Amino acid sequence: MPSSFHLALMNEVDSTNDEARRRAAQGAPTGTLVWSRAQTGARGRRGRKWESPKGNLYCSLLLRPEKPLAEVPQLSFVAALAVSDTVDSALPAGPRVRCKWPNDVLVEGRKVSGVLLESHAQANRLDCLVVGIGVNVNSRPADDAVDTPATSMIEHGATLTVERVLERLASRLDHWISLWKTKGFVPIRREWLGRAAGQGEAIRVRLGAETFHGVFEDLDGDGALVVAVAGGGRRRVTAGEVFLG
Ligand code: BT5
Repeated sequence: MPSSFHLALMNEVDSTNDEARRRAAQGAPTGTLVWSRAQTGARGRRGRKWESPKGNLYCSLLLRPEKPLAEVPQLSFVAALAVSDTVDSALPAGPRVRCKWPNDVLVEGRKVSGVLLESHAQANRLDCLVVGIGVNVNSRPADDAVDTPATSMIEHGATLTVERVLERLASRLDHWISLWKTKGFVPIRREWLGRAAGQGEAIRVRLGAETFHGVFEDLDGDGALVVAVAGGGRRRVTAGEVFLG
């Protein structure tokens, strides 16, 4: 583990994000990394379920960065870079690892990992952040159980244990978080765009009940997706679902 991280290993927990939050409330330091072998109530965004059987990686990093609340969403791109480095370095040359807005990592178009970023603020001041990461190392849900087709590292020839995946992930998180703290979002945005899935291509965006089509043009300086809307105009998307192809 990088020296700035403090590992807390559990056999089973409801959600490592919830556990990190509970530990934060009891004064756990920044850098606390909660890792559980399995989760019984893991969440994706908007309360969606994250399948968490034994054999995959589930962890949450507690941070207390000295950053304004508005910059918090940038951390999901920081985490996606660390995950994509980790997965990429474990695969034999060939399969393409890509980042999908806002928080997914894909191998050959299938989701291998998701990031759930939760911030806790008091009176508009950031109290703590929890960066939850799930990586399918040895298994993944069936296609009919998910919105986006899923995959696992082992399906693409990676033979790392979960422990080794965590070790690599922690070191890449340490790297990208340090860069973000010192240099801000500029280098993160550049790297993320270099690995982005679907830039310049047709996408569908779902915002609650509304759906629109367009072309994924750019990621702006705040982490919003810039979409050239079919039929004219441009929209900045700060929350929602993106479907490629
Ligand atoms: C995410 O949400 O992708 C964020 C997932 C974060 C999970 C981690 S695990 C450690 C920490 N503790 C938690 O409680 N959470 C975090 P979202 O973009 O909303 O995607 C959720 C959707 O992905 C679900 O609705 C399913 O369709 C699909 N899904 C569920 N489990 C999956 C899995 N293991 N692999 C791939 N897709 C999955």
